[in-house]
Amino acid sequence: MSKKKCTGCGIELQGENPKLNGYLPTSVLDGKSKDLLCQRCFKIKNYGEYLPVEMTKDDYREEVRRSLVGVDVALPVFDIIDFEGSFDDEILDILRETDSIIVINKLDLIPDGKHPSEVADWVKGRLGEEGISPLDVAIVSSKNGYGINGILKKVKHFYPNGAKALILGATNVGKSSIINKLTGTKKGTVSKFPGTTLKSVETEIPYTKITVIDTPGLIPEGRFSDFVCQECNQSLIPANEISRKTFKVQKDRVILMGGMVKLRILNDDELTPIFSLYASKDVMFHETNMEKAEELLQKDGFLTPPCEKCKDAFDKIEKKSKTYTVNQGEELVFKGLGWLSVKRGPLSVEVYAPKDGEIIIRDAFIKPKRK
Ligand SMILES: Nc1nc2c(ncn2[C@@H]2O[C@H](COP(=O)(O)OP(=O)(O)OP(=O)(O)O)[C@@H](O)[C@H]2O)c(=O)[nH]1
Ligand SMILES: [Mg+2]
Repeated sequence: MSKKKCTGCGIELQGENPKLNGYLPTSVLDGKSKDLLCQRCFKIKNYGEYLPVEMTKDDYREEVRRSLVGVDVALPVFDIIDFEGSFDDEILDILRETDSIIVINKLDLIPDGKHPSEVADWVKGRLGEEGISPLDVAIVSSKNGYGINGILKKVKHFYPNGAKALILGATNVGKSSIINKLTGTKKGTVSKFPGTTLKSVETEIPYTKITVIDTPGLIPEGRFSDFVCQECNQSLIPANEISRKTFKVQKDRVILMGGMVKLRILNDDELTPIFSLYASKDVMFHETNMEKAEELLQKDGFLTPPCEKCKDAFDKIEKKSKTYTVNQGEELVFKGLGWLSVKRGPLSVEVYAPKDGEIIIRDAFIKPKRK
């Protein structure tokens, strides 16, 4: 077996079996080029074509753990738009035992022009609740390059003699995109599909004494996006913008987040709550009454996601109803789907959703504007 590795996803290359991971024809594999891409990365990079791989959650976990050996600092990447959805127990455990500089990515997607320092304060508070106190927090967008040099500055500040830094995080948070920006190359394979990077890839950042290690993404539990098909899953990851809709609704009105979550307002007539819903723009928000809601949820492909293809499977998933009271200045988060921010409350709401989808209440990320 060859010892050469794919520069895109880190998998060990082989010239024997085109059906297995890491395949590359021997004519190329045995050539002189150092930057070799496996067939899968070649297809992702050149044709946007995705080839599923047979690696499990545990394989990815083991690879990340293995890569931690000899590392000076962890650079965990979180997606600001799906902050809770990018939490994974393994990541949180590593952060409790390793020095870290937190990287918050996809700043470009935040609505309402929030200042990066406000985002950093909110993140520190939220991580503090999890028992994590990082050395520092860097707020970035690998899409437009904002804050990328700040990551290097922070590493140099804490490690003036150089450092080995491990980039880790959930799938699709933008780890490889950040490394490509740091190294000024496009070597790491980036794609909209989760599970792109397969093994660790070590890269030196030119003109610094810093080495970064890219790792495969971990797959957190309890994400709503994992209850639908691959295509719907993609549509739940905000790419260019997120949508927001504000509701002022009375008792027994129902709001549907696609066909995935049903919210029924329980407040009595004394207070009409006001709240905004945030999610990827492909999630349809719909206000209706209780009867109509049932009818609409039966209709194939009307409220998406789920799409017509995965609706049957989604309908079979066990659901449950639970009541939440969310105060003004708090948010109800549906991991991997979106969030609800209360502007006038408290909001009393019955949530009907997949039983295993994680729902939490947090301090508002987007605060109501003061008048
Ligand atoms: N809007 C926006 N999209 C981003 C940003 N960074 C990455 N993306 C997109 O997020 C998706 C995932 O990016 P990757 O760099 O492959 O993510 P990863 O964390 O390496 O993913 P895995 O290797 O699968 O764990 C791609 O579609 C990127 O274009 C960002 O700052 N803003
Ligand atoms: Mg990657």
